[in-house]
Amino acid sequence: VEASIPEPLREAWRKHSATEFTSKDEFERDFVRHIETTLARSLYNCDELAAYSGTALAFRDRLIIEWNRTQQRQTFTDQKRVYYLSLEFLMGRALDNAMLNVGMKDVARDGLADLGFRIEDAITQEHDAALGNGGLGRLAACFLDSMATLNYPAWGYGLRYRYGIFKQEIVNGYQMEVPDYWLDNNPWEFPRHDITVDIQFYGHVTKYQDENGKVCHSWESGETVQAVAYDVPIPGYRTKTTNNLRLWSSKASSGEFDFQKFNAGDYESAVADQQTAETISAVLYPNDNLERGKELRLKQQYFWCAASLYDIVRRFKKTNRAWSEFPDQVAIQLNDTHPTLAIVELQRILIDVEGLEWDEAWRIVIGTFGYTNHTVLPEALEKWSVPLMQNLLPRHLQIIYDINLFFLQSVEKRFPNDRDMLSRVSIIEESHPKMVRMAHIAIIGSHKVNGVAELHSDLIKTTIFKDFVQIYGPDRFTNVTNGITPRRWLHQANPALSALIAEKLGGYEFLTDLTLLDKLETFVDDKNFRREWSDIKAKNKLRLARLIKDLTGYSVNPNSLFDVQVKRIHEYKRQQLNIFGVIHRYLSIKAMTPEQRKKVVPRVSIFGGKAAPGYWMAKSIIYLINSVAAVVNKDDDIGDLLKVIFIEDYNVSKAEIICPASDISEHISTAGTEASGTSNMKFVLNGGLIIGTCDGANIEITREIGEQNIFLFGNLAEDVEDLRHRHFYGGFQLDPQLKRVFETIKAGTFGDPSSFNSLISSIEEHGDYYLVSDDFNSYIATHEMVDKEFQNQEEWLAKSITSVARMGFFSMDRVTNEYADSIWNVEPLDIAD
Ligand code: GPK
Repeated sequence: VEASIPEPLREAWRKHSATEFTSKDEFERDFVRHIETTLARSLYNCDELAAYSGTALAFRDRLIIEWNRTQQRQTFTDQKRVYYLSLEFLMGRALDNAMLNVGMKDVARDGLADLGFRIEDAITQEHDAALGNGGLGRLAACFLDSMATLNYPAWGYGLRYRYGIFKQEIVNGYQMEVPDYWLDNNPWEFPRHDITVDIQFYGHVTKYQDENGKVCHSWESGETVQAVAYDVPIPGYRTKTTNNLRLWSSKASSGEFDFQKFNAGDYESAVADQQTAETISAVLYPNDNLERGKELRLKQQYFWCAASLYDIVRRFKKTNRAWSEFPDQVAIQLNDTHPTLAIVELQRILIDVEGLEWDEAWRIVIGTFGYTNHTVLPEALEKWSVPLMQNLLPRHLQIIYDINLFFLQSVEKRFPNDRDMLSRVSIIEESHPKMVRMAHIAIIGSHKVNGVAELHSDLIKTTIFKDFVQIYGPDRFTNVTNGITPRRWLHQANPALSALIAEKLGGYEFLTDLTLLDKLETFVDDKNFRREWSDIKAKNKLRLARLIKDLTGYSVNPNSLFDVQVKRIHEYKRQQLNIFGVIHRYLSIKAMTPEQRKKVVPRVSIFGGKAAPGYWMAKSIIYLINSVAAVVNKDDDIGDLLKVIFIEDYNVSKAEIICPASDISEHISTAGTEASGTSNMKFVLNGGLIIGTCDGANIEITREIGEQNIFLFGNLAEDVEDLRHRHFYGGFQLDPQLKRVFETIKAGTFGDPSSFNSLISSIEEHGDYYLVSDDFNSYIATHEMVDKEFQNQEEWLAKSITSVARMGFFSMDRVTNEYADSIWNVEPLDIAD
């Protein structure tokens, strides 16, 4: 391709080719040019928002230049690429990340100062890109950062929601949801109006014979919606690689049909069609660990899978390779079962459009896909009703039935006469209506299935996917323990700690090789180092105290022990256990003599997180937290000994302030329910200790940092089933201290007790599924240990430093390399070479 362009033409292009700013002066030039021309503003009306935009646009220019180079290099090199399909990308803010990644933050700081702005004020103008719910979406964002940093040729594919996760407002203690319209002033996306795909829905399938007499299928006369690509550049940290996140937006197909309607004066119906089409990418479903089977969600899934696959296949076809080489060029990772239709769609393209034989096509499909499972909670496993699928995607349902037929035939051969096994593993659940089990398609159509922490990966093999291990053998199943990007979660969120570490280790190499942190252990006993370490924590706590004051009006004493639980509100994550523990603490302090009170470690219990709008139990947990806060925080008898804070609208940018500021954080899910957790890693990496159950990645964190450095409590996963059984058949014994807490709530101490009826009865009367009562005693006792150990600050600091030093394993770079080696079989491509 390159050679076909005549030299003079190339020369002209080269001469005028865009270049990156490399100095403060050039940054200022680009900034002012964008303010004056792109934004049509001037010195006289450049406010902080405009300063943010100008800075972002200057950096965007840089990213785009590198993005262009990266894409060209990746295309010419023509090696295998990874495609990460995720319905959620919880990106947070991009500007600070871009500045740190390209290494020009200081230049921008000085340049902005020359022009009359503080860089922090510009950075905080940016609206979070919150196209995700929680851990799963943030994991996808950490993946993008690592894949670019490690120079993997990788694309993310997602949906460009007009509304991301709702904004949470707390009104009279209740959660209210406000739409999050985030696209105004978003400089980070590039609309690609020339990159569009028509996506079909509904219609019917006709069978016909081709000229050779082969039976073929064609899917006809459905409704079509157009997918338009929006590209977001993803810079790697200190690398020339800038990868691409392609988000699809839906709009009405510019077909003749609409035009005719319009011409005939039927404006209303023409507009209605347009709105129906735009609805597909309008809003992110706000559920975490829960599926609700709504048709629009299925439409979103197919729309996004079909557009992405069309794009991937189109790119592959340009290489003129044989189809059999597709898995050598393309790895597609499914972030949970949400993109499972991509498996069916690829099979459809290969057999219906490209004319391959079934078996050859299916080999290609399996070679291409990997599936990551993120939960064992039954309510989160996706199932779609057969009638719904029949109506929306008639050809796909046929293909699903064929996949199932061939699969069940092969199972039947290996396990003759085991009808129960067949019905258990069938893609179709024989219920009314029948349901399509998406996880089964994902397993059958992938060469690797992975869980996200050791316990979780073991659990999927021994519980929900046990039969499939029998069928395929253990090799299809693997574990890749989650991680986090140290660029955002240490360097960006906690610049002071990052700088101190760099000073001790002689540079910032640890940001790209986190195992280097182990050298910190040699400084554990260094008194000066400990002081600096604790000063940084103190400053970070002050920063959080300011945020708390701004958001809630409450003043908290920054010398208190900051106890943090921030994550989606869910019964299995057990914020109720935490708030019951807080009430217990309140009652204990109230009962103390003044002498006893002197020994109490002052504590701030900090909560944050969103409840799915339809999840009543989660909403009443939020209401209880706020009700307890209202009583405790204004109880002068208690003063600073206890404060309860609910931080509204927890999101990525708030997490960046919260994670560096904890003394202790809570990761207290019922054992066996939290697949991994990733905020546990963020808190420890920032020098906070954690209290947690033996669940998810807590177990591996313990293995890495040592059990003397973590506060573990509660029942083990292996005992949970038995305990649940006993709750129903052996009589249920409420923990006496929890009983006292319930009595206090019922007495109206925190307002009308009827608001908390269902919360209490789920434990007292309905079997305490999440084992709150079983773990209560151990939880309380462990918190007493926390208090005790916190009083020995020197020991505490030693634990904090040692833990950070041993966190290298949890870098997302390790995770990405493991996927690359054991699932994708892709190599990095260094653009700088
Ligand atoms: C798992 F199934 C789901 C889901 O719907 N949303 C979600 O955020 C989380 N997750 C798990 O709950 C976490 O334990 C895990 O760390 C995270 O996915 C990333 O793997």
